Amino acid sequence: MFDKVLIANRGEIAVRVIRTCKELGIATVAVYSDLDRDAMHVRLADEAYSLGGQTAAESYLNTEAILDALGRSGASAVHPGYGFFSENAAFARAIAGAGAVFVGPPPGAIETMGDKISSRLAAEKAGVAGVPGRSEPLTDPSEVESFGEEHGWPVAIKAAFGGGGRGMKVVASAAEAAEAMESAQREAEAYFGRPEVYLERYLTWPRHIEMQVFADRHGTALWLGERDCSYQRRHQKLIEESPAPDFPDEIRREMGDAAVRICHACGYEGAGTVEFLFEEGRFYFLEMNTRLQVEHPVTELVTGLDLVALQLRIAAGEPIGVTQDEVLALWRGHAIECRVNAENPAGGRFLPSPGHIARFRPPDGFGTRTDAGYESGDTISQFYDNLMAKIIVWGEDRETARRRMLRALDETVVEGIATTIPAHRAILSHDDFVAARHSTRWVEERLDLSGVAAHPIEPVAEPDGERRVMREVDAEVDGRRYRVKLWVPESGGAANASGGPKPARRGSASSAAATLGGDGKVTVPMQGTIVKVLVTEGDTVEAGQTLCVLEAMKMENPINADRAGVVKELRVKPGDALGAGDVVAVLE
Ligand code: MV4
Repeated sequence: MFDKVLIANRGEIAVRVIRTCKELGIATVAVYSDLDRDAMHVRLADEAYSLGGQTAAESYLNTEAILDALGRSGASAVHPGYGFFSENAAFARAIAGAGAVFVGPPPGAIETMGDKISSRLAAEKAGVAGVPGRSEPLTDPSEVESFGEEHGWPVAIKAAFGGGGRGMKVVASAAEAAEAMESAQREAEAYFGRPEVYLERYLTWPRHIEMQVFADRHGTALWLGERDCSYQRRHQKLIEESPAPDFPDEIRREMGDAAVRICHACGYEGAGTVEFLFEEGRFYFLEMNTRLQVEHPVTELVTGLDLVALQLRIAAGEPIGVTQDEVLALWRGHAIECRVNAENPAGGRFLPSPGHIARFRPPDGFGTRTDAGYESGDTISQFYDNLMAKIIVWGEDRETARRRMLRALDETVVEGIATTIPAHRAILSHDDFVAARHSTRWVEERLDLSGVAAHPIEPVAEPDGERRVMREVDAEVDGRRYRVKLWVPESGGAANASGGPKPARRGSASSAAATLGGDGKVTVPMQGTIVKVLVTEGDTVEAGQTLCVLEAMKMENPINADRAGVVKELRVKPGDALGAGDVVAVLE
């Protein structure tokens, strides 16, 4: 086993990996950007090295700086976590070139699965059906037409080097084919630097079910059970659970066998996830993620296995050490995970809400686990993913786990930033969740978040000009305890009545979608890439209308007009890279 591991990541996943390393007696090396110099993962690691920089590109995506930290620390392995370099074959090769072990699959397997056409071919070779489609690049819109006529509409055009749903176009009829193909190619080029696209039949009400797999160097590959990840919006998952509800055991075994055959077909090693769409009792291969996933803890809770420990053992050349039958016998109960992101779900908008966490009290109790990357007093930066913590619960059955999660969410206290917790409450309390009547489109089409106001409520200006914030304090009336909401001056004073910390000022983050000054300029609140422009110069727009979409840290953020007007100037096009405060349009 390794004596020292460098964790090339930040936030909750870096913390997660550090914890297992400590339990295995492995020394841990953190790396950090300037903004993260006092981050939780840095505080927990045995050693830490600065990468410099603020943005991910300047820090966690700086191969030279990471190789330098690797050399100076003398670590013998690098765990990439998820995101960043976790599915980057060139990075995996660079680590090997520096004489260390990349904790992940061989670079060749990363490449096979990174190209969605070659991954479809690998699945076909393993006898696993993908969604009916064509495993070759699209060259002419007439191919879309003939495919649609043969297999039926709608048809999906997908980026070959994409994934996660970005750049996917749904085409309803032959008339839309040419334009959709062009725009899919343009977006694929803007997102992924490669314009190739391919075709699949579009499934209209599927569930997203993925299978956890592990393979070792000695020819053993196992499946560890599935996760239903259908509750998501804009391709960002909100809730995951295992086992998938209303999912026949026979299909589970078939899906597990299929996932294992795909591992063998591509020379896989380490942790992987094979994604499927499941509709009307049939499952179809979608893509394979060649990393540990955010939602891996639900599998840990139902199997009792530490997946990070398994990754490290496999990377060190050891055999998996359990058999498929043993894994099946380990399976017990039901687990649910809720992703607590710093986002305001009010009105279903999920606007980023970075900022200072005035207070964070995670839930506790039987069957309750919190994997957090932050503690009270830490700051969530606009430059990185805004996942603050994951709450994961286990129960002997789904209903027990569901009620336990609702209890855990009630117990969680977060002050200073808005979080997705109100959305989780709404989903878990919904009849459709209880009955497992869901699909990948359920959150966006059926969930009503119009009544949801995420705490803290935005500061409001009083007639005297003083901004006030909502503050909850505990009060006793005739010996009975009440939680009381007070609107107090933001500057302090009675804000501290409870003796607690002051709520943080949230500044411009409170209107994260866009800010509009007196000059009519609409700006973006964070750095990112424009992926879609929905208006042209001269258009009349309403207050709240989306002008364009900014992709930042895997999130698609609508940039909205916050008043009505005419688009006088449009300053962006798809593919433009913007910094915080850059102007996208001028309204008059
Ligand atoms: C699809 C699909 C329907 N039909 N492909 C989006 C994520 C990426 N992994 C593939 N995605 C989809 N591909 C066909 N042929 C629907 C989705 C999809 C989706 C899939 C998984 C999880 C959430 C999703 C949300 C919207 C669309």
